[in-house]
Amino acid sequence: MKDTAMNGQLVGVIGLGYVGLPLALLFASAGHRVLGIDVDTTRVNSVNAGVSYVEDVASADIARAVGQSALSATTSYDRVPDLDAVIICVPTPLDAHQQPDVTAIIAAVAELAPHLRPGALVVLESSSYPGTTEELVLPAIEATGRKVGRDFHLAYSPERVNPGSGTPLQRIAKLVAGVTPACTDAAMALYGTVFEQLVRVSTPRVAELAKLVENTHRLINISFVNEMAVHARRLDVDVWEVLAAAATKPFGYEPHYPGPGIGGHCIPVDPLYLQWSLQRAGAESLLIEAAHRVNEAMPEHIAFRLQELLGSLQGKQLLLLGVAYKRNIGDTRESPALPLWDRLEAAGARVFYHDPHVPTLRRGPATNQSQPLTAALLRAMDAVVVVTDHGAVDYHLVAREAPLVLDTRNALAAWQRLGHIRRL
Ligand code: SAJ
Repeated sequence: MKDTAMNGQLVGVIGLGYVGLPLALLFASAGHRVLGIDVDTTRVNSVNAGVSYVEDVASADIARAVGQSALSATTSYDRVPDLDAVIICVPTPLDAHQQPDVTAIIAAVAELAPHLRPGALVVLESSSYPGTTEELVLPAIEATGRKVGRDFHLAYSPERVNPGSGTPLQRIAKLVAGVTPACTDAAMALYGTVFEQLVRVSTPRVAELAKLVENTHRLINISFVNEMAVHARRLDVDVWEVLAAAATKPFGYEPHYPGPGIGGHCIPVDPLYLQWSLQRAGAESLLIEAAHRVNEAMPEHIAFRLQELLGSLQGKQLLLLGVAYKRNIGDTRESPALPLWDRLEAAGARVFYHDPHVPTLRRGPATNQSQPLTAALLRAMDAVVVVTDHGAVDYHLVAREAPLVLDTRNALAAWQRLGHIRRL
C-alpha cells in the first residue's frame, strides 16, 4: 500500500551499488527527494550525470530523477542533518579469513550518527549476521547521546534485489523490523510509500536471520545438485534428465541446476555469515560446511573432467565461455570462472575467454580481453568450457566449430547427441 502522507521526505541512501541505486530511484520515483552518499567519486559523478553503472538500472531513469531534483549524489555526509531517513546499503563481504567484514557498516554509521536530525529514521539493509543492528549500529548511534525510539528510530529491512531477473523491486515483499515498536512504525510508514507488500517481524534479529536463511537454503540446494552432477556418471544417468524429471513434481520440490560453482555476493557469502553467527554461539551448521566444500570443489572437478577428456592440460588451449557469476549479467565477483581459470593455468593450460558482458578480466598481473567468438577461435581451441550460460552467445557456432565442449550449464542441450559435447 502506498502511504502518500509520508511522501516528500528527504531520504539518504548510503551505498549506491546494485542494491542502493535501484532503491534510491524507487524512493525518488515515489515523490521523495533522495540524497545518495557513496565513497566512490566515480559513482557519485555518474549518478549526477545521469549515467548508470548498474546493469538493471537505466541511465534515462537516473537522468529523469536528477533532472527533477528528486535524486542527487555526494561523497559527503554534510547534509545528514537535513535527512528525514537514512538507508544503509553498503557491502558486507567476507574478509581474507572468510569471516564477516562489516567495516563498511561501521564506517557509514560513524559518519552519520553525530549528525542525525531529531526523529530521523535509520534503516540497515545490508545482509549481515543476526545482532548487527542492535549490537553494532544501535550502540554507535546512542554513543552520541541520542536515545532510540525518542531521538531517532532504527530498523532493519534486508535487501531482496535479484540482479538480472527484471522483477520490479517494489513488488518484492519487504521484511521490516524496528528496534522498538515506534521504530517499526516509522520504517513501515516510509517503506509503505514504495513497496507493495511489507512484512512486519518482531525484531531486527528475526529479519537479519531470515535473510541469511533465504540464501543458505539456496546454497544448500544448489550444492546438492552439484554433488549429484559429480556422481551421476557413476550411476550411469544424465543428471540433467533426472533434474528435469524431478522438476515435474508440483509440490515439495524447488528446481536447482548444477553449475561450475556458486558466485555472486549473496549466495556464497551469506551462509558463511550464518555459520560465523552459529560458531559465535557455540554451534555449527554441518550442512553449510558441507555445501561450501562441495561448491569450492567444483572448479577442481571441471579440471579433472578436462584432464579425463584431453589427457594432460599442459600446453592445451582452453576457452572459457562466460566468466560472469551468472547468466546475462557482467558481474564477475566470486565467479567460479576465476578459480577455474587459475586451476587450469596451474595445470599448464593457456586460458582464453569470451563473455559478451565482460569486455576485460584481470587475472593476476594480466588484463585479458574477451575474445571475439569466431569459427577460427573455436577451431584453435583444444576445448571450450561453458561456464556461464549467457543468452547472447551463438551456441550453434560453438557446437559446430569447437572440437570439444565441456558444458557445465547444459547450454548446448540441443546438441547433446553430438559426441564432442560433454557435460559435468
Ligand atoms: N546457481 C546455480 N544453480 C542454480 C541457481 C544458481 O549454479 O540452480 C548459481 C548461479 O550461477 C550463481 C550463484 O548460484 O553463480 C548465485 O546465483 P543466484 O541465482 O542466486 O543469483 P544472485 O547471487 O544474484 O542471488 C540473488 C539473491 N537475492 C538476494 O540476496 C536479495 C538470492 O537471494 C536470490 O534467490 C537470487 O538472486 C535469485 O533467486 O535469482
